[in-house]
Amino acid sequence: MIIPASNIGELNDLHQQNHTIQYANLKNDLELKGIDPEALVKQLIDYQVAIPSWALGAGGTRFARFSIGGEPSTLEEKIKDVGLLHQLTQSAGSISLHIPWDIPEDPLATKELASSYFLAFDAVNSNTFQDQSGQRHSYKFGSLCHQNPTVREQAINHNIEVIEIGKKLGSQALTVWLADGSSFPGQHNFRKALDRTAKSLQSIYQYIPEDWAMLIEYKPYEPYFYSMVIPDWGTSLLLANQLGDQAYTLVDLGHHLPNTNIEQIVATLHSQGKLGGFHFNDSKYSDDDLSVGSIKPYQLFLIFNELVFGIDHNPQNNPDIAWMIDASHNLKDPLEDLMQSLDQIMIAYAKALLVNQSTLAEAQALNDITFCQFILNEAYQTDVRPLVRESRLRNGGALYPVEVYRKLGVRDQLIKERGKESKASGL
Ligand SMILES: [Mn+2]
Repeated sequence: MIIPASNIGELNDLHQQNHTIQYANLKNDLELKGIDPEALVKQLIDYQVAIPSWALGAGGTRFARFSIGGEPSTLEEKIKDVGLLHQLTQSAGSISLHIPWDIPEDPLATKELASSYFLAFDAVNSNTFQDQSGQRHSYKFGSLCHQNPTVREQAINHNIEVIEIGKKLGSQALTVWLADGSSFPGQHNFRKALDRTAKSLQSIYQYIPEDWAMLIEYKPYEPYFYSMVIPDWGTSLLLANQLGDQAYTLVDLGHHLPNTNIEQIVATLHSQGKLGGFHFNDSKYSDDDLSVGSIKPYQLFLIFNELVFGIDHNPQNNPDIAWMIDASHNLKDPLEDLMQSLDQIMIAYAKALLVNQSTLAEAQALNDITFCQFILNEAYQTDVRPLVRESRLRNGGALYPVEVYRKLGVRDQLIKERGKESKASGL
């Protein structure tokens, strides 16, 4: 659905006076520090995050789903939901499809529908971690790493099909997340499993179009609990380096053991020109898929700080990163959850843009640790929300997206349209 611009305008008007004062105050503060607020607003407007097609329904836990009602049950409805998110936040300009959960029947029509909501197609995601009905060979014991070449071939062919679908939609990246692993010592020969995986990835890589990237995601455990074939960024980078220039590592915030220094991983990969994709979520323990910024907002800021520095200092020509939210759980309205997540991403990014990198470099050179920390604190503790709101407002978005969504009764309308029992495909 599309909300009439006048409705958003009227609800923005309720806050306009306060917003004007708050923005003017922040603008003044920033200018006194020699920061150009207009340049920041522009950077925020340009920053877009992809929404995955599987995040629009209530799902996410391994145990139960509690439908929120009005969930999108077709790809078209999912595109409409992302269109709505983008309209309100002006920061969700693309959609990332998961195949085979969302196969477009008529790719051209799907592409046109997405464009009508000002959406592009981001990376396409393959799925060899579950069996689909009618599938010939099971992935129970692995896919690209499987000991049986016939199973590997099936998984390779699936990835090639995903590339073909992505080509028709205008995607420019394939994300491979491999669930392959073992749950018991002795189940896998580590070396052979990795070697078979590398060869399978090579077979897929040959089909990657010239202007595409292949993104290799890693995860330390789950669904298998003793070993994963690609458990960490080192293994992913090793595979990406073996594959070639178009292969990159993808960092998912939830795919680390507790307390891992993710900002350092991001810095290292980016410095090598090998950071291709980034999945946002948050976690208390590991792959909890909680709303971005809900648990560790300071970590998110530190990650953005490394990214902002890396994008400004990029000798290895790390390409533009594919940003995506990869979170889904079963308590909140998924659309509200995504709006909150997008807001937190923009806030963390805006704060990182405030870090005075040259003063920080000087303080680092002097080993003035107190001042180094002060510089980060100054940025992190600045209330940048007026900047983020201003960036939404400039493009016709909502000052307060969740409020608009609630006041206009969007979920009720979706329930009326789609029913209480409608269910989105996915986990
Ligand atoms: Mn992910």
